Amino acid sequence: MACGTALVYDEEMMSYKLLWDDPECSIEVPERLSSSYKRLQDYDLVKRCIQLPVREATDEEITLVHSHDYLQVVKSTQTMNEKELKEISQKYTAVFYHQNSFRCAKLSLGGTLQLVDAILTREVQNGMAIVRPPGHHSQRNQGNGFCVFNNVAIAAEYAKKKYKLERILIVDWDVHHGQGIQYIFEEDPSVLYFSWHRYEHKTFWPYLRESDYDVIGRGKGTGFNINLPWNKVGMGNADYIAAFFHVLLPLAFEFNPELVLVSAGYDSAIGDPEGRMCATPECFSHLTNMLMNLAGGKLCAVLEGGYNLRSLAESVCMTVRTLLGDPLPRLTGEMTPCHSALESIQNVRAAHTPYWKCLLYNEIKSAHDPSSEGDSQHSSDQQQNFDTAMFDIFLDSHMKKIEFAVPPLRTCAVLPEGCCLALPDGVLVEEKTATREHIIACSSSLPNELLEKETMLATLGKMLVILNKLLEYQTMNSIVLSPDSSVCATFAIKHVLASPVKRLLCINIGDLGILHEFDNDGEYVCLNICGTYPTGMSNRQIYLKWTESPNEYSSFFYIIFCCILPLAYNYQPDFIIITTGSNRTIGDKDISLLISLLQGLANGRILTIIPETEPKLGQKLVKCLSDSPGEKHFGPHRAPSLENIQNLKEKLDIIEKEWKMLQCSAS
Ligand code: X5A
Ligand code: ZN
Repeated sequence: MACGTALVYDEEMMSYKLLWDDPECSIEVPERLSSSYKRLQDYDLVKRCIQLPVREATDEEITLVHSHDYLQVVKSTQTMNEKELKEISQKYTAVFYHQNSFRCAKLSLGGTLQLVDAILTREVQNGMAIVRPPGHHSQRNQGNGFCVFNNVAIAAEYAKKKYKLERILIVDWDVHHGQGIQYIFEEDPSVLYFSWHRYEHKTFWPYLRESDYDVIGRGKGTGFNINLPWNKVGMGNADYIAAFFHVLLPLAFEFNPELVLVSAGYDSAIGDPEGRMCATPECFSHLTNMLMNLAGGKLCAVLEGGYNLRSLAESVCMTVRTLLGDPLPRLTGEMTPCHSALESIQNVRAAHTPYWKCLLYNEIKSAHDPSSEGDSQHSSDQQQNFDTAMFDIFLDSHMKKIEFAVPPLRTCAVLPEGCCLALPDGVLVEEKTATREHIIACSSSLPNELLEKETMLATLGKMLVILNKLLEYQTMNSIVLSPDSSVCATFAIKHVLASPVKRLLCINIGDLGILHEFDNDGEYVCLNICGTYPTGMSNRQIYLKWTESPNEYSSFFYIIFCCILPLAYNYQPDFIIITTGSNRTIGDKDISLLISLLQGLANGRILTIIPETEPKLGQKLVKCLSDSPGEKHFGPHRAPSLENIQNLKEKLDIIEKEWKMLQCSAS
């Protein structure tokens, strides 16, 4: 079973630099690598990773994507003098060569391929390559935008050829359009390429018409190129997360990749002089976490851009920490995507509607005329002087506020007498129990006769111990197998609401009789997913009807991304309770996927309550909660039924006004 996170780094890739004066290229400095690595060491992340040595890529590997002529040109730079290097650099756009460029580019690519090998031979689960030169701008016949060889594109070709992969997802979260990758896979349906990029209606580098949302691939590759252009600077956490929920993730889950490659550029993070965006480092934890639920968790992140050394380093650390399975820091800031972001999201969804089943029901509303658009709520002004020092001060205080606490325990379980689940590492079966008096004192909301059953009392007693562990963050998450999950849930909700927890999110799956009568007067948000539901509904007591036919591929990912996660990210809970009852209409795998994604919220603080008659479900969920390697196989999926969509749309219309993350269009 694959486990562990690999790290590829070698300081030799710092041995080239810009030799002459060129303001456009001066930001791509060797210190980008050392400062990232140093920060990884500061956070003790290096020693938790499996170090992989770099190697030189071979000519054969380089020419998987590049022409022999271009390879010869790069080879020839090894022996050039400064004048010749400058001349050859000027033949291309925004790129510079040094005597060591060829060697470093071979190590950068070779390191990337080492990581791909380690992941696809199951030596490790995932990993990151901290390499330079970057790759995503380079093309068959030319270097471009600081890039010499296209590391990620070659990695995809390599994986296709060596491991016979048929579906690879490339996620390019660098702030620039990886046009090099787009050109290489334009006609290739086996590689789904997603890139968001600063575009500003074609006034930002590389100023290409083909970076716009309506360029979607050609021939057999039509629909497999996804461009999300940002037409304003200042895009932040809410915009990035919304782009994932409403564009990338539904398509990626439908695509069902066997490997995820990330063109991990951090010039899309706050403080970057190129990107001028506002996403904070934690945002990359969340992006990473969501992608880890694809391809059985086989994720390979490869450094591209990132020019604010501080922001770059913190964001790299967030990515690696998440790959290692640590709880995610909470996202800060208003969770409202801006108008311009919603316009872009709407446009790219409309452009892809004919090619993706999950967009089939996308009601295409006419895009706003960009010239008539109102003021963006983002205040960043690109004309102003860009003061990197100011962002250093921001990041200093921002990073201090982030809690990196890892609880001593990952998962606590309450199991019925004689129940034997195969428990993965990191799971503790709770044996302690609260006193009868204590339980009764905490259960004023429950009818007395419920407490008369000895097994119920035993379960509540242990659950009370676990609840307190969760509240004190002694354990990250927990699972309770209960004789009556609705009684347990009611008890738990009361207990959590009496604690300092401010925002509780409850998700109920199936019928939970007593809970429906338990009135929620807006103290918490409660989402019910069932086959039938009562008529009353508010912004905080939400009923969604969703049914899956058993023994078939599921379409539950659809409602997860268009509704459940946007709502949950909008709310930013600090505690989550998930309860399953009888007559549930969604399967074990779907609940696993949901729990897996929700672990990105509330610092992973989740209490799961299921009926004790479902040990098989318990087995699956306990693995998922304890982050057992190799548990994240959720595909393939299928298109949602018209009936499900219609039911959902009706509900979404009601709550969209309150929950802004649900929006996927600007109208
Ligand atoms: C890898 C990367 C950016 C080139 C910008 C040129 N390249 N203006 O971020
Ligand atoms: Zn970039």
